[in-house]
Amino acid sequence: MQSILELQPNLRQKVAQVAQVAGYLWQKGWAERNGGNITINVTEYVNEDADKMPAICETQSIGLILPAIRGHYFYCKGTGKRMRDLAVAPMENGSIIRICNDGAHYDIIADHPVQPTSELPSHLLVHNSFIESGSPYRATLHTHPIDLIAMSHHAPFLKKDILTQLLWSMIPETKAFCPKGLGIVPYCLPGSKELAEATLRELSDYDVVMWEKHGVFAVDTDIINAFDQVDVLSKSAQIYLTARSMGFHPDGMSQEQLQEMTTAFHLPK
Ligand code: 2HA
Ligand code: ZN
Repeated sequence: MQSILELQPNLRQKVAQVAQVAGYLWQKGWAERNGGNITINVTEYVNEDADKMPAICETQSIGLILPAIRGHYFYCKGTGKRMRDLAVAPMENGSIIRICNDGAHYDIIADHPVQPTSELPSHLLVHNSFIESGSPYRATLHTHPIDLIAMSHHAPFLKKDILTQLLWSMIPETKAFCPKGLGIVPYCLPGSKELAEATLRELSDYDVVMWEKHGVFAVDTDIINAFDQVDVLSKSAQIYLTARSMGFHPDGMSQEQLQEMTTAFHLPK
């Protein structure tokens, strides 16, 4: 069977980016077993031939009504699939879906009937809000970075912007490349409506959201940028933990040094 990627060169490039990032997640130790999820709005990367492609299995319900993404196409990691497998075979461990005109159902159109992630409703809720608000963001990433999750097990770090300030102060690049910082969602059951709604609320102020004792959810224009935002936060967390393991509290950059960075690089306050 011919893969949709052979017919759609722009889509092929986007899916290759996802596979590249899935490999990084595995190498980082952030993606044990089936841990983590990726969904990408690929509508701008498919041509009109995709509209003629029939569903390859029964139409499924999203469980929500999401009118802004009617007719949109998404690449979704498959439920129960491993990032390390997706890195080498993205179309066997994920699929392309098309949202039906009612905004409430979707069809899998390629390549195989791989059922999307169990977190699909929450990911699509976020994508729907991007289209509604005119945001250029098209990628959502959920992953399990060890260092950041460890820090979320300490209640004082979970107060608003405490972790953001600490992580920004570890190395100048973190504020430059994660300029909105890290939002916090208190522990919720994985896959729950509460988690999805709390995440959506935090995303109005942040690009990366910590799910207490679980992982992070990051958004950006593409999957490489979403990964990079998590990667710079994780680098800062490692600097903090390394200093602590050497027996001292790191001084961190001063408020003046952070302010100087903010002004020099025109970062948001
Ligand atoms: O789908 O990480 O939290 C795998 C997960 C869910
Ligand atoms: Zn998870």
